Order: sequence, then C-alpha cells, then structure tokens
Amino acid sequence: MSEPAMPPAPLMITAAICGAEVFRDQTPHIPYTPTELADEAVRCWEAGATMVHLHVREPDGRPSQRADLFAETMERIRARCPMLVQFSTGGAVGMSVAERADAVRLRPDMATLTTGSVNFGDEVFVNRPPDVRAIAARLREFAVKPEVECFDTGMVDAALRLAKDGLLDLPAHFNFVLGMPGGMGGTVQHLDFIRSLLPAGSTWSVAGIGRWEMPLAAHAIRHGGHVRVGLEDNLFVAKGVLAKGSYELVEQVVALAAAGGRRLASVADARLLLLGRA
Ligand code: KMH
Ligand code: ZN
Repeated sequence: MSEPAMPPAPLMITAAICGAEVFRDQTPHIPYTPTELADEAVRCWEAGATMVHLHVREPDGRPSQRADLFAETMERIRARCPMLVQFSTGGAVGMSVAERADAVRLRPDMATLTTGSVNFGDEVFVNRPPDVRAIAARLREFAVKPEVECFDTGMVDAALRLAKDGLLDLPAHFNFVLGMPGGMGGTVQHLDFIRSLLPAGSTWSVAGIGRWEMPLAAHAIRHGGHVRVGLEDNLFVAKGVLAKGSYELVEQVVALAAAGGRRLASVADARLLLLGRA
C-alpha cells in the first residue's frame, strides 16, 4: 500500500452538517433552514473545516433537494466564509435521480457521486449504473468536481470503470463512508483495504458512521488521508453526550491532527488539492 510522500498533504476536514436522515427528535442541534445551515457551516469553518457537505431541508425538516434552498444556503455561506461548498446528489433514499441532481446547475465547488447501490439501514440507496452515469455526465456538463462516495469496495471499481468510459477524470477524490449498517464495516482494516484500491494520485477522505467516526479519522490523519465528520454521520462527542453541533466534531478532529503533528489545510490548500487551482 503506497504511503504519501513526506510531509503528508495538509489535512482537509469536511463538515457534514445535516444529512437527510437525522431529525430533531434525535438531536435538537440539527440545522434545517438555510440560515441555520449557514450558521453551522460557519461555526465549522471557524473550528477548522475547509469544506461543507450540504443537504437541505424543507422548513419542517423533511429532506429536500430543492435548488432554491441550496442556492440560498450557498449564498449565505459564501457571504460569510470562503469554505468550499459541496452539494449532495445522494439526497434521501427514494428520491429520483433528476431531483437529486437538479441543483448541480448552481455550480457548487463539488458534488457527490455515489457509484453503486447499497443497503441503507432497512432500505436501499439505489444507484443503478445508468443513474450513476447520468449524474456523472451532469457534473461534467456543469464542470462540477465530483467527490466519489464509496460505501463498499465495488464502488471504487465502478468509479474506475466510469473513468475508463470517459465519464470521470482521474486522479479523482474519493470519500469512504464506512460503518453504516448495510455497507462496508468501519474498522481500520476496512479502511486500509479500500484505500489500497485507489490509483496513484487519488486523494481520499473517510467518513466513519457513529462510533467509527473518530477512530477512522485518527487513522486517516496518520496515513495521509482526509476526514469528514458531522451530525450527518454521528450525533455524539462522547458516549451518551450529544454534540452541540457538527463544529464540536470538527474540533475533535483538529485536536487529533494537532496530536499527530498534521497541519490543517487552508482553503487555498484544499482548492489546490481538490480542484487543481488556488
Ligand atoms: N442520504 C443518503 C441516502 C450523499 O450525500 O451523496 C445519501 C447520502 C450520500 O447522503
Ligand atoms: Zn450526504
């Protein structure tokens, strides 16, 4: 397994502040409105995050992919801080591909591209090959850089097939979502195996679900990877203690990075690493 040249790239932290499956009955700290989302994104930026992974909600909290909600949220974030904005094209289970990918036309800095289907709790997050190709083509149409979301190893293979078919540029950026019931497990062995499949020059981050979040973050920090944390993935800062916001989870990663001697990326660093331009 190839390790990064020394010193490792500065650490990029992505804040997944909302998701589509966390509601106020689970935590009062989940943001719903564009104002709440922007406030939380800015708190995460102040804590050390360089990118926000964004879902949006209807005012009552139902998951949404409405472009006007994405537009207002992105505008509010950009008015207050320079962090990269990444839209979800995964949305919520059961949404159509057209609905999921509509807001790509707003040209966020990045958007997600899940390259396969996966059991998702008791449901299935469906991404048939034609769905994946359609989202990849839309990202390309609007020149939006994909973050390849992999919930299992076959999704890396599927991404490499997309690249072979000319629908994904390499080197690409991958995010491994590990430890979700139905997907790939969340041990460091799982992470070591899936990252070993990447072609040279790839960048990668890990999003550990629930209790896997911080152990995988620590492992990624040690091995030249990057980290996604936030209430989309995990509600707790310690056993039984709810995070007051995703920013507290970002703060934990910043502390891990400091302990491991890994420098944090600036937004300019992140732009260069992910988009190839400052
Ligand atoms: N909410 C999940 C069904 C993404 O943002 O691209 C899909 C998801 C992945 O969260
Ligand atoms: Zn998401």
